[in-house]
Amino acid sequence: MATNFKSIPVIDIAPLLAKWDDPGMAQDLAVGEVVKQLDQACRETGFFYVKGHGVPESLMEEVRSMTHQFFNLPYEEKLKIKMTPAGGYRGYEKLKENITKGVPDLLEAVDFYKEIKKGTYGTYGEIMAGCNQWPQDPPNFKTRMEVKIMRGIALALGASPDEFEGERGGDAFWMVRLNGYPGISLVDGQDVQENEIGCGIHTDYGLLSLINQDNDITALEVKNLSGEWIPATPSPGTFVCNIGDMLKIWSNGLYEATLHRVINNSLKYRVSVGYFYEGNLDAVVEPLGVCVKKCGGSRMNARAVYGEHLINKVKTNYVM
Ligand SMILES: O=C(O)CCC(=O)C(=O)O
Ligand SMILES: [Fe+2]
Repeated sequence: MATNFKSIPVIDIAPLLAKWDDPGMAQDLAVGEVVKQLDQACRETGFFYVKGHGVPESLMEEVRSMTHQFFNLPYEEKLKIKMTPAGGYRGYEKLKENITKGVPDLLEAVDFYKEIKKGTYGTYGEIMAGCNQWPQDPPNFKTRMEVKIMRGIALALGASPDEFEGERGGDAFWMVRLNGYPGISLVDGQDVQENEIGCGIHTDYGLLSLINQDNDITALEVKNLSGEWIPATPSPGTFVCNIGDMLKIWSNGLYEATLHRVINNSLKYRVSVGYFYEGNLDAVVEPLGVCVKKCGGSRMNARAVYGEHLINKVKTNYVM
C-alpha cells in the first residue's frame, strides 16, 4: 500500500550483491539489513534508489551519452531501426507514437526485448517474436545490465531467495528502453509548452524496473497516497528502482506498483534508460502462499499471465 511518502529512500545494496548466491544469505546480518530496507521501501513507496550496485558511474554515463547521440541523429537515420508490430515491437518509435491511456506522449524511444523465435511460447511468441534492432550509429552500442535485487526482495517477502526464478522469472522476458524527452524548446519548428506530458501516468508491467536517468534534470514524478507528485530527483550514480504490476500480484498487494509520470520542463533534452526485469512470458502470476499468510489469509483478487498482460499493453500503446 503506497503511503504519503515525501521522498524516495536510497538503499545501499552492496551487502546483498556480495552474498546474492550464498546459500547462507538469509542468515547474514548485513544482507538482513538491506532486506529490511527493501521491504519498507516496497511497501511504503514502491520506488527506491539503489547505490552500491557495482555498475561504474562512467558506464552509466556512457549509456546515457550514447542515448543522447542516437536521438540527436537525423530522423531518417533513426527510422532505419523503426519499430513495427511484425518485428515483435522492437526498434525506434518517433515522438507522439507512444500513447498512454489514449494520449500521445512527448517522447521518442527505442525498445529492446529478450529475443525469441516464432513457434516458442505459443500465441505470446507469435506476437512478441523478433530480433533486436541495434543502431549502427553510435558504434559499440550493445550493453547489458544485471539484476540481483529480486533475491533480496524475495527474502523481504519471507520467501526463498530463488522464489522469482525458475518458472516465474528464470527465463525473464526482459526489456530495455531508451527514452528521449525534448525540453521546452522548438521541436520540428513547434513550441513545446510547459507541462507537456513526456510519459503519461502509468505503472510498470513486470517485476522490477531500473532507471538510469540524466543527472541534471528532474522530470520523473511519483504519486503518493494523497495524490501529491513527489519528484525522483536525480542522484548521480544511482538507479531508480520501482515495483511492477506482476510483483504487486505475487506479493498479494503487500508491495505497491506506484503510479508515475515524466514531465520535462527544462530547456534541455532529457534521456533515461530503463531496464525492465519481468516475469517469464508464460509465467502464471498469483499471490504467493507466504504473502497470503502474511495478510492473515486474505488473498487479493488478481491473476495474470505475464505475456497476456504485456501483449494487452503493447497492442494499445502505439499509434502507427
Ligand atoms: O524516464 C523516466 O524517468 C521513466 C520512464 C518510465 O516510467 C518508463 O519507461 O516506464
Ligand atoms: Fe515507468
